[in-house]
Amino acid sequence: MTELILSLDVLDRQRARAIAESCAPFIDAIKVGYPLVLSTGLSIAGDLAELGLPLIADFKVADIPNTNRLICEAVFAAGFDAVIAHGFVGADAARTCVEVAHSHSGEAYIVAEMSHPGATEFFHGGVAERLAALAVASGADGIIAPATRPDRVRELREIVGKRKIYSPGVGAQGGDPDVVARLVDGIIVGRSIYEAEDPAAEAERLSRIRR
Ligand code: 3DU
Repeated sequence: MTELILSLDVLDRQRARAIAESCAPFIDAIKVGYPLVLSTGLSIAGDLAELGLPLIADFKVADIPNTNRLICEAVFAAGFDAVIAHGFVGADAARTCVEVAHSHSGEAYIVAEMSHPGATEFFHGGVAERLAALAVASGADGIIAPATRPDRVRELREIVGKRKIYSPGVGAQGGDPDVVARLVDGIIVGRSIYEAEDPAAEAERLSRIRR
């Protein structure tokens, strides 16, 4: 069944905890990025880990191998279960993230193509395909591909095969969950859930369209 991953991009610790707790019965993982970690500190991972759901660190790690290693070690030491990294920095840097993740029994995902309109400037023309291939060659657990462009997801699936595709861009960015959920292993949803009047009800609604 397609996973539902909550993107918890709120800035307040109490609000983050409350939303995560209310949505927990309907979601499969929580993705945390710079907005929440820069507002609350890495210790938010410990708070959220109490819910028993996998925690994904969306830090889009993109540095030299040694710095990537230091970042990823800190991510897993904080209690995260997976990390998202960029691949455009090259196979050596991406592979470092994968190696650190696997050494902690965690997972690493490589961004193949982003979901916003401007992503087409650099990711199209063969770059996303090369990043997907790099993810496979690096032993990554999967890629990030855009819910806003289902056709691109289909094309990238040809490259990554059975490796996982997690897909942001559902809802607020225009991606249709009914369409994308059939193509990917997990849909990543932020604002549609955490800005809803009743986040848990919205998470439950989205959890029903998974297949
Ligand atoms: O648009 P939403 O509010 O559902 O949030 C989407 C989340 O996924 C957000 O954290 C954003 O930084 C992340 N993301 C993308 O939206 C697109 C990508 O290509 C990669 C990550």
